[in-house]
Amino acid sequence: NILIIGANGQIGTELTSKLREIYPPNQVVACDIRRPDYDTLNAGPFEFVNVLDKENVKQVFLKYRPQQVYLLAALLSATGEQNPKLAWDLNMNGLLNVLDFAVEFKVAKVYWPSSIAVFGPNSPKKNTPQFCVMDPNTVYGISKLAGERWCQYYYKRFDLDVRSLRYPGLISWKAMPGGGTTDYAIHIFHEALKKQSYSSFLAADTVLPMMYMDDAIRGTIELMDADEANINIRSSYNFAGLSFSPKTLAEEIQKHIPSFKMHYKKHDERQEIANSWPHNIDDSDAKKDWAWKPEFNLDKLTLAMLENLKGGKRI
Ligand code: VAH
Repeated sequence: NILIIGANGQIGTELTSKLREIYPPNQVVACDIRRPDYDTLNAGPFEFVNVLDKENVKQVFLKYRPQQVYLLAALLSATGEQNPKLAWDLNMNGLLNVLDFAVEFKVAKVYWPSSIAVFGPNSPKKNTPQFCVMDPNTVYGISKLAGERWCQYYYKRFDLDVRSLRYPGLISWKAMPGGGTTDYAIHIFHEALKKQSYSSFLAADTVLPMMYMDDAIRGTIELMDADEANINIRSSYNFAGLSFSPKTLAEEIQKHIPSFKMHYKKHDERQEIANSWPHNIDDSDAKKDWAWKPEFNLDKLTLAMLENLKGGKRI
């Protein structure tokens, strides 16, 4: 069996569907504190799981004896700043609970997402290397950096096969994101189609690393399928798709919706978070170790978002 904890979130929704295409759906167990309200997730087992409730997590491990566990339950960067202690508790103790049960129940592989938020104001902004100064100044980034060290530690100390990627901002249309700094790049598509205008909470020239969700899900599964001998990084891999600013994205959308107007808010706390993050990422280790290659450039991503949202499709 495969457990996906946080199956109802932005990543979990799509990862669960994809894994249910690859594996028998009844072996892919969606776990969340909220029951999913769309069909695909109901096409397989669902369990209420609060990752902070150890007894609850243990019962699910006992019931399913998973070979693989994906832990996706977390608070993102912007929400984390509104509730730093909860963000730390959920992001850190949630991970430790899962790592401990993974060791106890001899889970073959664990996946845990990190983020480009592990970098901070003193990390190089351009082509940010795998190893460099890391001084995150959001509680989200601090929890991801600490989490990476725990993953490496459990690998070394308990021989637990933990794998991880430092996701950039993920752009998707199937489920809404929740409380991230990169969320503007999703909201913009919804508003462009609805109102032909969008008011961005990030400034026009804020370049951030981004990726289309299909690439992220494919990369995640490729990493999990890679030969163990090729995985040389046990903290978390730099993982890159493309980079763009709100202005560039708006111009790309205008090619399809010429009447689209972009406005910029004067002040938003998320700007400071974005300013502390890299512009683009050097992911040569992912390319070298398990042949990572993104497929979606800005042109393809924009078209995919507009077409899918226009069709009003949901999974
Ligand atoms: C956030 N989307 O904005 C997340 C992400 C690259 C940052 O981890 O918080």
